[in-house]
Amino acid sequence: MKNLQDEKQRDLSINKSDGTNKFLTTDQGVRINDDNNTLKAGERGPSLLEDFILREKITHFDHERIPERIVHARGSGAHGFFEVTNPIPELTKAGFLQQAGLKTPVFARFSTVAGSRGSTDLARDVRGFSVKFYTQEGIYDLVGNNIPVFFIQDASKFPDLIHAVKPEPHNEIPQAASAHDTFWDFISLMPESMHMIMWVMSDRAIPRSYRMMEGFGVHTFRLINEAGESTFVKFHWKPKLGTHAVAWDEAQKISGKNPDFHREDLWEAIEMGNFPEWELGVQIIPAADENKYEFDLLDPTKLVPEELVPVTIVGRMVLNRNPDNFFAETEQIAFHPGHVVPGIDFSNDPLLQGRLFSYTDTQLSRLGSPNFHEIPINRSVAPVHNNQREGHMRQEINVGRVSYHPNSLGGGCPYQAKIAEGGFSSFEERIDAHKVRERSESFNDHFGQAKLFFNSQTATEKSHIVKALRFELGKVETTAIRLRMLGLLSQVDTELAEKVAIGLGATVPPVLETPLNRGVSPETEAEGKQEPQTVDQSVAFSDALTMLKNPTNSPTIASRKVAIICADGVSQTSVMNIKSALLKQDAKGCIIAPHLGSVLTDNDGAIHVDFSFLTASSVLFDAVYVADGLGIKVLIDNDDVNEFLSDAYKHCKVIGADGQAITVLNAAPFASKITNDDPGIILAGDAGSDAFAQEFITAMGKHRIWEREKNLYN
Ligand code: HDD
Repeated sequence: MKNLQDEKQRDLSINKSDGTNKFLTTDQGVRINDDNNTLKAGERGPSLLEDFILREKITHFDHERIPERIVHARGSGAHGFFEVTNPIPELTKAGFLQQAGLKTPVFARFSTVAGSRGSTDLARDVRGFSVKFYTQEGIYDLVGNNIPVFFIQDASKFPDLIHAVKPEPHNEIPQAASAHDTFWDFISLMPESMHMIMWVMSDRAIPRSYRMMEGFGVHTFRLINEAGESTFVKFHWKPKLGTHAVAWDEAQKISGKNPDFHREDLWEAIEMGNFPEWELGVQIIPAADENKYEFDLLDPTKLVPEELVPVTIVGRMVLNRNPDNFFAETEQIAFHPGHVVPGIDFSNDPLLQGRLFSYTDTQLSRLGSPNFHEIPINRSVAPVHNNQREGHMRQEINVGRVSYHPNSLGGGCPYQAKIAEGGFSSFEERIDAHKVRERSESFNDHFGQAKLFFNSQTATEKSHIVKALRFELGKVETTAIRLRMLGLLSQVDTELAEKVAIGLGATVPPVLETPLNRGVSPETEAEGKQEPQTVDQSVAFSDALTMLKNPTNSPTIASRKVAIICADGVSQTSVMNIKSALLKQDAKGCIIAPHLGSVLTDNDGAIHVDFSFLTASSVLFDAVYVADGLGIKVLIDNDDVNEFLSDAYKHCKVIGADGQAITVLNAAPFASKITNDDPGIILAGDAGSDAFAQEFITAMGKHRIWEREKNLYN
């Protein structure tokens, strides 16, 4: 296998177009002399139908939009590569996993699920995590999420789930939010969703950055080796920057201040050379262990605890290039869990099986033609030859008279590949079964892993889950739905349910209400076959499930942004000192002052201002530093500064001040609440010291000082 790292860029370059130093032309290549005036009968007369330049321009404009994705409409993507670090040829024959150092081009797209294309990045929602590998054996898509389980067990419930979470159909409210009656009505009748609900109500659903999320293939897939043997596999992406979240109040404020927060963060990080990176890990489950666990490997509402099956790292993905054109690349990219290469195969997970139908079907309506594979971003770098022909917008000019197989007129070409020549063959699983519309009883545990997840969380994380549920259910207007949810929550953890109930001013119902129209058939209901159960888990706690104790989190501050608050007369030494200390850690200090332009320094110099208080907000930064200097007096008890600092304090961020700047902090509304042992308040009497900068950076490495907030589990 040869390194294909740049192959996709070469392939895309065929389609790139750059108007620099070129004439303006029509789509037919005719040079345009006047692009500002329609052809008219006289200067003040009516426009003429004959104006082909106007007609072409307006017609193209009228058709510029394509339907947005029915789910995951809001997203951002980037190019990069996947590099094998630990090949697994004994497990899979997939070429792109065979050789250490082998690089394969990729395009990754991250997304929210429920919101429209123009909605906020910071919705409480699952994030999509899709990667297209342009391998030498064809396209492989790993279309996952930042949460390792899903709401439902069977694909037939997907349209119901999405109808429930999308804005309500009568008034199209609310946008990009699950906090409304229809979503919780559905969930309250679908106990199988409780594990996923724990994840979605946790801070996983409000990531600090796409670059700080884990990714999961969710389903159990199969790896197939040269001998045709199969092992089960779960895919994991582990971010190099650790897994981090923002506070919920912060998320809501970011949505107003900068709804493109994640999009911009990804874009800027790549432009600045802080290339986002993840490790790809696999959990390998031998075929013989298929029925070994208390959960079913085919049930997408279950994960395999890392304590039972550790994650083995096989490679890394680096995103190092922003798209040239959002529409052409990020919008038109078409993922499909059914795009697999030899060596990777499906399991019988009924959610995955349904997905295998849905994705091609949706591209037909979204991209408009079965030729969507010819769109440059979707085009395989492995040669494509077959007898598929014609259709809307066909690009390829197939030569010759033969478009069928078998043929003799074309010498039998294109010819089938033997398995030894890389021909795809499905795993020969033996199936001997009745045709039934039923769910396996091994899928009945709806609460066991919800408990595992909840019990594994730290007190801070549990507190955030309670607050999230109070918020979400607090927005629900129908009391019966709130009560049903409290009943379900009590099956996960009674204390959790009680704490949520306090916020709702309600009482937890004594038993789980299982209403008649729960998501099962009438016969199943009558036979009591699919009763939600709690199965004890062999693993009681798992640190991999928390964000705060996650063993893979490193204390790096690389690519983080710090607000440096200044005013005229600021100490140049202080500002330069912290800026250069941050830069050494690959972090960035941004100057924020009462006005744009520049601030004068104490030694008659000037520092460029990046943002004024009007164009910046605390929620867009990871930490705040107030710089020493003569100008401090305009910052003391200044409403803008107070709001800035109060938000930073409330959102548990590191706040630093040295020299005279400490007086700004002392005048802030929260000053009386600051405790001596707060590890996130960094003060130094001497301005501009290296020791101060180091202490500030070390504190930032904790990401947030969560112990500052009121914790419902202390
Ligand atoms: Fe899906 C898009 C992930 C279940 C049907 N899905 C989509 C995307 C992601 C996922 C990340 C966005 C791809 C992109 O960036 O273009 N979906 C998942 C995961 C699931 C899942 C991890 C469960 C484990 N999805 C699922 C089911 C169905 C679909 C059960 C239908 C039966 N998903 C779709 C879709 C989308 C889609 C309608 C919309 C746009 C697209 O496919 O290309 O076909």
